[in-house]
Amino acid sequence: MDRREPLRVAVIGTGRMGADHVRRIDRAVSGARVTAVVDIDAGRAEAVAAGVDGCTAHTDPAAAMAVADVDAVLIASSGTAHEAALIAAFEHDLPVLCEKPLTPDAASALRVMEAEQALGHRRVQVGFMRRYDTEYVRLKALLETGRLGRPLMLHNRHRNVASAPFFTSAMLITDSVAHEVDATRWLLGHEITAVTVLRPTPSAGAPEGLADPQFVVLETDGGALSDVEIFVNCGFGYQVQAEVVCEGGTARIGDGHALVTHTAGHWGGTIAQDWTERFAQAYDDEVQAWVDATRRGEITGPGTWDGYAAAAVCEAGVRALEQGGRVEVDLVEKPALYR
Ligand code: ISE
Repeated sequence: MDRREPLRVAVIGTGRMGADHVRRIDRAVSGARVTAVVDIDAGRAEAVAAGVDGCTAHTDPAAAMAVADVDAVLIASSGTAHEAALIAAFEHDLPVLCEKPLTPDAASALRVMEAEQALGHRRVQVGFMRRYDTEYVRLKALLETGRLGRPLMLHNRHRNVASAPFFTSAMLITDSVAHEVDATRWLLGHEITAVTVLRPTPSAGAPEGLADPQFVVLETDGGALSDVEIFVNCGFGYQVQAEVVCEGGTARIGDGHALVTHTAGHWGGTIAQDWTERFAQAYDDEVQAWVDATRRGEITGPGTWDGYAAAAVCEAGVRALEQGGRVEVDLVEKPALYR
């Protein structure tokens, strides 16, 4: 598909991320328009569709994909609904940008990977948006020059102001640390082989029963260690920081020093309050890259293999959280389509 016309996109799920992506495609991204939105809540779908010229509202993803004016699909529904939507997109051979997680567990991610292989070509970009964040992109480029030497350790901090009411202790891994799982694999170019999860006494600021914060240690097949402090009720801001320690030096991102003020005996800056603010540029660039690649007839960025690998590592992480100790990651051999 090498097309001059704007890409006609169906957005599945019009919750927080889906509605933000509809706005993004409508106002920030070039070369695409939203022609259909889908939500199990018909009223919500209709309200979002009403704000976009020529957009129809649906409650069934397969019905939206069957209409003639859809060329591509953006899936932003809850993770448990992704598998069915992905399979429906494959049935129509439509390119997909699927928000993370690809699916909630390794078995369902494997089924999606098998269905894509049966198509014979890649169709999916997974929404690991940090790969499009300017600071992460710079860090990756620096590591690729080899100037710092071999990476030994990656230290990550991931803090949210407050968790959603439905958040469980396992979701700190599957919903939040999933980003560091992908960032570790991408920055270092290694697969993750084992996970250990340690937990301090929970913060008094965390809801009753939630194991928050957690300290996660990822081991890689390249002999590196990546640790993640995940703290989803830190109360003060949305912070994502990473420091790579290499044989010849270190590199660090995420300190938020873009604007520093000095006034009245204090110096400092502001801290973002959520991911749509901290990663706004990354989301814009991610969706633009997807639209551009799709119009050229290409699939770029993190794919189904990356979504599967993240799901397998998170599954091991949840086991490590629940049973304690070190849990090895069980990955199938990488299929030829993804090599
Ligand atoms: C959320 O789903 C995200 O993807 C955010 O980036 C992350 O910071 C948050 O912890 C998750 O719940």
